[in-house]
Amino acid sequence: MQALEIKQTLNKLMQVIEDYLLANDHAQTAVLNYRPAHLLKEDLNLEIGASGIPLNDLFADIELYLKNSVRTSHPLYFNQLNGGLQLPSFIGDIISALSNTTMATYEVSPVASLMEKELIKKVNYAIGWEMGEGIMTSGGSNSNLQALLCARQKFFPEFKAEGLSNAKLAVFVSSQAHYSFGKALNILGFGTSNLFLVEADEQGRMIPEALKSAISGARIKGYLPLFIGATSGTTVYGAFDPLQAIAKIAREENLWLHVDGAWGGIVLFSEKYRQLIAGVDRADSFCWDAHKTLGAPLMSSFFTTKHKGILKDTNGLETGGEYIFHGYADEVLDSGTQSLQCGRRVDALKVWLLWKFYGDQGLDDFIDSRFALAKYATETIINHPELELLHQPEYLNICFIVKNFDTKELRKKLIQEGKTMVNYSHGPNGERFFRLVVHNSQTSKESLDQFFNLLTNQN
Ligand code: ABU
Repeated sequence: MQALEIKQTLNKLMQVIEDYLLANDHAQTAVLNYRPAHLLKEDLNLEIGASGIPLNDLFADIELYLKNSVRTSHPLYFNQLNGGLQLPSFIGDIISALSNTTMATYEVSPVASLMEKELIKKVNYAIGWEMGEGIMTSGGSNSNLQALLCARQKFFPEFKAEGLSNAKLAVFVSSQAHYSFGKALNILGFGTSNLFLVEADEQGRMIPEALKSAISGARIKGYLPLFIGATSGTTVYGAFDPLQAIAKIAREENLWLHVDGAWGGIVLFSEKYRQLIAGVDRADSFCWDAHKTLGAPLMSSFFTTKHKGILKDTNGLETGGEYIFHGYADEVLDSGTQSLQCGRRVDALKVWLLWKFYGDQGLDDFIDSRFALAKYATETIINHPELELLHQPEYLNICFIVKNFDTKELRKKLIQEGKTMVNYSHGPNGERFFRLVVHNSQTSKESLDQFFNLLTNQN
């Protein structure tokens, strides 16, 4: 490609990006332009022909892509635990694509390897694991899988070479834990039925006494209890499991304790809200997704552990990687031997840039600002005659209903209108409710007012 063509194309691209992001400020910009798949297919011209087309012509497809995608950076987007726009990390993601390297070895990703180590150190220091280690992963699910593998390695190192034998390894998480634990048990060959779902209280927190009896019950039935997965910030209720009590049980029973803080782990960096995660230092491993509450682009996921060396013991292989890992650098910087992946994209840059931009105090202030929004949303619901709060939020999840409306039907209508997007879940008896999450960095009190107006002006 000639220099002039590169220049013209990039100018055009910058214009597309600018128009897209600035449109979020226009009151009339929709969050989504919902089209059923059969109609969308007709609009998109998906077929790839035998002959190519000029790059310039692909901009029409890019415009169509953006027009028909959900605007997760919109202030009224609340559907998933990722969303919002953090410009420093958006830039970081573009620069990662520009240099397009892999994290496998220090020699191909020198700066990113050092940045990743710095970020891991910051997370571990915040926990109190000065001697710990960690790795960025492809998401919270992958971090939970990694935690299970580390636990297996610590207690049953022989399984790495020999396989599981007939061991019935038991894993304990609360009934509100993320479904990735079930997936991980499937992948690892532990068997999904070896996942014990421990009862949670009405706020969605694991009940320690129920955990204790689930472990003894499993032992009686011939299981080998291995792992407790506590959650700091459950996806639906935003509940924080009581880590001190759970850590005590983990120690008594000699089990690995992992804290899934993918969603709520950010409170680690908040002076005011850190107490929600008190006891995390007594765990063996921890994970946190900066693409969730902090709003960095997907994926920005951290797995950390206090057991130095365990990642290489768990993921490293004796042979096969010699052609990549030449040992030029300090071995610990060749993180490919510590990861489940071979090729691994640079996720560190976008998080490092964002954290550098904020500083520790700015990050703390950002967390405070999201809790303030959660309080505002909660009060609005309590004071609104047509809304009903289901329970007092512990975090940024606000579960509520719109009286006299079927939640599922109302959500469908909202999606068709395209002005906002919010998810719903259901309680133990199938009763549906909205799950509003207020982490989106673009959301303000005014956006929340608009959101509640949209929900309550439906007649
Ligand atoms: N681990 C992704 C969770 C997505 C969500 O609850 O919206």
